Amino acid sequence: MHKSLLGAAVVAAVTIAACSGSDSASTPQPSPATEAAPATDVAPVVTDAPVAAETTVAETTTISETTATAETTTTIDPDEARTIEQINAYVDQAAAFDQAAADAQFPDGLSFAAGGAPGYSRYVFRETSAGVVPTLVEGPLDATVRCQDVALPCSYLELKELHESGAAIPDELAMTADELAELVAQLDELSAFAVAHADIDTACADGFVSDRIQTPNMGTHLYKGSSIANGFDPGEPEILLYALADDTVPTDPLGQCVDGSWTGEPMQLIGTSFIIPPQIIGNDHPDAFAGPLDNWHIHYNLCRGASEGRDSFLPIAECQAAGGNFSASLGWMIHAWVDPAHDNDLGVFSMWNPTVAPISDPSIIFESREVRGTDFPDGAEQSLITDFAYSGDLQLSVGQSLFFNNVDAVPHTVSAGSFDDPMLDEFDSGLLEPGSNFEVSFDEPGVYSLFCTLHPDMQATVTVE
Ligand SMILES: [Cu+2]
Repeated sequence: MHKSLLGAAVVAAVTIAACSGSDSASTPQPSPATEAAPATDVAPVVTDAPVAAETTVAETTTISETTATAETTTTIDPDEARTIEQINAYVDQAAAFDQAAADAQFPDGLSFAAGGAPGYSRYVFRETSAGVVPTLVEGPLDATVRCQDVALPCSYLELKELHESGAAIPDELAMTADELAELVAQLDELSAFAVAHADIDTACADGFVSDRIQTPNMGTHLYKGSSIANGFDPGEPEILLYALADDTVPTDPLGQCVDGSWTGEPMQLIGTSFIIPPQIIGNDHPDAFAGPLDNWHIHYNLCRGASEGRDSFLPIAECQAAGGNFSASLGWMIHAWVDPAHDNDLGVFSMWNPTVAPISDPSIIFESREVRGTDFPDGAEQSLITDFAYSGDLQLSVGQSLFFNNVDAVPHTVSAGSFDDPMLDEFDSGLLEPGSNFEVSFDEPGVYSLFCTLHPDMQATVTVE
């Protein structure tokens, strides 16, 4: 029973239980709900059995009992009818999902379980000696456009070129030409500020302060306290990002600014970052850069600079004992990779930059950032559902578990078949709200199709050998 341990959100837990029946429903076997109405061949047209959002297992059973006595003469294929009703119910549930309520500082009703992937997940949780704690929430409030696809023109220079060419904006970017023009103007202003601080001594002289921590694929943050009070201004970012000039990952704390000069190993500018604390913005998501690409995040339970000069996630007492700086919560933050020498294929607002040490193939960063609990079964696979797609290889051995973790900002389902040929009796996650997990495994080799009942374009196949 790994689902409850791994499920990062349980806003949907009851719904999942009701819709998927139990763990056994996650293998392609008849679900318990189906078994409750065992006479499948006389199963009724379930015209009145939408599974409401607050449906419980008990109510599902009641519905099954009720429908078992319904009319038995029908010309509609009962399997098909039940499937259509179920899909309609998911659409209703998804429409009722209150994203704003789920997002204000930290959502009510989440049960904490390790999982997610910083940079890709709405909610990320990690294990500490004191239990599992939330460590990251990502925005924006509306549909997420993370634009972390190397094939899309999402880097600073690509966006700039797209704007200047006047070419059609890819649908995936979900922005108008006016929004793109405004965004590029903001990024140009920001880039000019960054490039003017290419020499880290300039930043030191300008009042920036080093936190001495260089994070892999992210760099080190130099903060300017006086800019934090100003709120959002693309001409005056609160943070400049640097990394060791030799493209290595440091093993000790970095140098610092002393009397307006850098004391430490040579550094190179790599980008910028912003922070808007709650005192400035309250609990709202920032609406800062034009268009929908700026994906802000908040860190929780962060221990900065302990022992090895790295970020970690420790209970406050352990953090302080290790010489770290504990933050229960930081403000909304975002990176903006506007240094032309470190243009980011994963997008101008990506959490990670593959051109920053350790210099990486963009395609491997996703997996390297996955967070898994110690309860994650040995040998199990994970597929993050992100940007309206089921990611990963989706290749399994017979009996191997695959966990789908919804890290999008909206509910999805993992349902057998396709929109034109649904087979929800085989397996079906029910409504999978942001942060929730669903486990499947297969008893027979084969190629299994699955889709999202809410977004018919979301399709994938699992190959079982
Ligand atoms: Cu979906």
